[in-house]
Amino acid sequence: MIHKPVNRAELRQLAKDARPELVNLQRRLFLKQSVGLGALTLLTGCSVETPAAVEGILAQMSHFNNWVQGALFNPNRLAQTFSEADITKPFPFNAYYAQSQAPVVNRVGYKLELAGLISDKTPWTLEQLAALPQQSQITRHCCVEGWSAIGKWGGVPLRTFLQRVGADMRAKYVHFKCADDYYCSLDMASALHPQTIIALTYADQELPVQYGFPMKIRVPTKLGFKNPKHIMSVMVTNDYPGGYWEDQGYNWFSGM
Ligand SMILES: Nc1nc2c(c(=O)[nH]1)N[C@H]1C(S)=C(S)[C@@H](COP(=O)(O)O)O[C@H]1N2
Ligand SMILES: [Mo]
Repeated sequence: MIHKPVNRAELRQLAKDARPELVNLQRRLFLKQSVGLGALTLLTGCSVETPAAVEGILAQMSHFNNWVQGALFNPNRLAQTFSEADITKPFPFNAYYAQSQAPVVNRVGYKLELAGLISDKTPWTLEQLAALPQQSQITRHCCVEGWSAIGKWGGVPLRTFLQRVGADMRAKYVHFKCADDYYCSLDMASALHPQTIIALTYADQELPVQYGFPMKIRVPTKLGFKNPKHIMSVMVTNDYPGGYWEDQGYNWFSGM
């Protein structure tokens, strides 16, 4: 049983011990959407017989994992960056559907909606976003399904945007709703990370439909599924908003 950790070194050790198993378990969960009772018994050292007990243990582990990761997250640590020559071509597409099903958002009349703890909730056009200071990055995207790829994204630092619209930066979460059924939320520290951007371009071109037109949130310090595409709204909130995969048992923090 885990008792209250007393210091950072101990926290670090706990995280080291817990992470590989959690990551493996989550990987299996993600792929199969189910987990054998045997595996959980091995992992927890106690016998679990009912689906409710399995869910309880998973929820507890995930809660613990969020807490440890949040405590260890260094808001100043930068994700590794790469050169143009390292870019993966073609960059893979991924979603919970086939590429031909990717939602086509009409640029005419598009406005990014704002909600929650934001003082100016006036919706934003793509032209207005393009007029804010832009930043680009060549970083690695890691999908929990077991692949990674290096790509180049450009756009507005989410921090700049949140400041600009008067978001409450002390709130806990930033939540995104997408043009498909996807939704996703970030802890405020990750939302304000210097490499977290509202990506409007891929490879210096307007973001193509398959990579998330009109915009995706690029978060190189988090796994791929924490990078929502086709953003329609941004909400700042203190109420835990969850996420598409997170609500199916996947770890919410998923930092890397
Ligand atoms: N709206 C939306 N965003 C999404 C997803 C999705 O299905 N819908 N899939 C996520 C996952 S699991 C991955 S790996 C990346 C894939 O992004 P890519 O198509 O640019 O490689 O998008 C993430 N964001
Ligand atoms: Mo993914």
